[in-house]
Amino acid sequence: MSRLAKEKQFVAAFFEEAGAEIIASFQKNLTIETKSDRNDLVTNIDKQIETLFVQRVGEKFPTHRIFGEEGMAAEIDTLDGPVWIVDPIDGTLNFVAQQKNFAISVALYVDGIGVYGAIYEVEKGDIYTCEKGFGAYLNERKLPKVSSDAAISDHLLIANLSAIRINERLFEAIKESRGLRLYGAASLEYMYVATGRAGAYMSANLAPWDVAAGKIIAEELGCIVTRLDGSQMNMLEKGSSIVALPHVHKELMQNYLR
Ligand code: 2AM
Ligand code: CA
Repeated sequence: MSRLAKEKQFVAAFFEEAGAEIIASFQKNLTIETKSDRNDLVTNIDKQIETLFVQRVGEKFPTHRIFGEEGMAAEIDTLDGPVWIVDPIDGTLNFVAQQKNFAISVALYVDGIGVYGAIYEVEKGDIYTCEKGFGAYLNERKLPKVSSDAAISDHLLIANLSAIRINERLFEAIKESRGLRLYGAASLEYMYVATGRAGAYMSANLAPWDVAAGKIIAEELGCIVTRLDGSQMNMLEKGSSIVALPHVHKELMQNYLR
């Protein structure tokens, strides 16, 4: 039996409220600031959505902690107890430049284990959800587990340039594959792999909030999620990331990444 009815209802209500604010923002001027580099952006909407999340969690789950990209919640250094990991807008550059290919990503970890993940692709109205152990859904539809045992040569790969730069052999893997794709929002790139539309997604430097929900959903559907060196990810540290179909993960590790 699902134990997280209240949490699921909470996330659904938050997505409805946050989605409406984001759609309304398309008609308004954005305030855009840069962070670590000129393509690492934050807008007033990112901050507004994270603030809304912090406020709503405070109302419903006052003892839960929150770890978010824009620092509207306290910094955390342990994952003890229930911790919400939120990216109010994943793919901020796409949000600004395209008004699509961005998402809200919300995950609940308890003592470091991901128990619930949800990703809302606002522009499409698509919501991916998963309570660990109870299947993953796209809107109302239960998603099938990934099943392909085809080699890299039969799959598209998604990789950002930083991943290719630090692993030059990835260039050979991409040439071997059916081609390279890149969307610019890690949570959605995780969903491309989890729904079998690509064999793997690789990035050199992601933060916990970029992958926290995607990892829960992708693993539930049978994907393998690790750092690029094959080690386990930890939701307190930034670092590289690969999500892949099991067969493709094995082939990339054996022939191209290690
Ligand atoms: P963000 O839009 O929430 O910042 C783009 O390749 C993907 O990498 C996005 O999911 C983006 O998340 C993430 N990312 C992580 N660190 C980044 C950085 N320093 N600059 C740009 N994108 C970053
Ligand atoms: Ca973000």
